[in-house]
Amino acid sequence: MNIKEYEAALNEPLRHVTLTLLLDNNRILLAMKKRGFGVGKWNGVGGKTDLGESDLDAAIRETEEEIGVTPENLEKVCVINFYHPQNLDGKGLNQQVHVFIVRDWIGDPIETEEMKPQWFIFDDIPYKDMWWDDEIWFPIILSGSKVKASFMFDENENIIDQILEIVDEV
Ligand code: 8OG
Repeated sequence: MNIKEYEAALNEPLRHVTLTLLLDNNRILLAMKKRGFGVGKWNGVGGKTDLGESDLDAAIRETEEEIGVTPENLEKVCVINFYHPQNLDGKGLNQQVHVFIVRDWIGDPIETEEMKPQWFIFDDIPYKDMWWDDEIWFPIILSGSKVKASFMFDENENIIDQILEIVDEV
């Protein structure tokens, strides 16, 4: 099954999840996920948008909870649909990730029970210890473009289909 066929068969809206990336000149803050979905991978910070909450508010809340800083002037740069149909008992593994970049924040990043943050220069992003799709879209957004994309994974988290477009607004 490819993405188009799978989307046509879906009958529920995707769960919204946020991902926030702090940037400081040519450095990006990633955090090691210590538990849950994506454990052992470097990633931005984020999590599920609550019922009735905006994605923007969820991104701010999750960043405060996971690394102890309050982001300001968030810019949405990416919306990505992630499909994990092989794992379908259905729930939980299809999600729409709303990605924000941030250059202003209050506080210093701290390690929490969920995340261990670390700065990386753009040329040294540890893609081999990240989600496979990140190597595809991170360079595009770090060069200043915005992206709409969909990725479909097999049961081993390999990408089996993808659609990506560069857009003016997400
Ligand atoms: O609440 P939870 O920790 O399960 O949220 C999952 C986080 O992982 C959320 O910030 C969104 C993010 N995420 C995915 N899939 C991918 C992906 O393929 N690449 C990246 N960089 N982040 C992802 O759910």
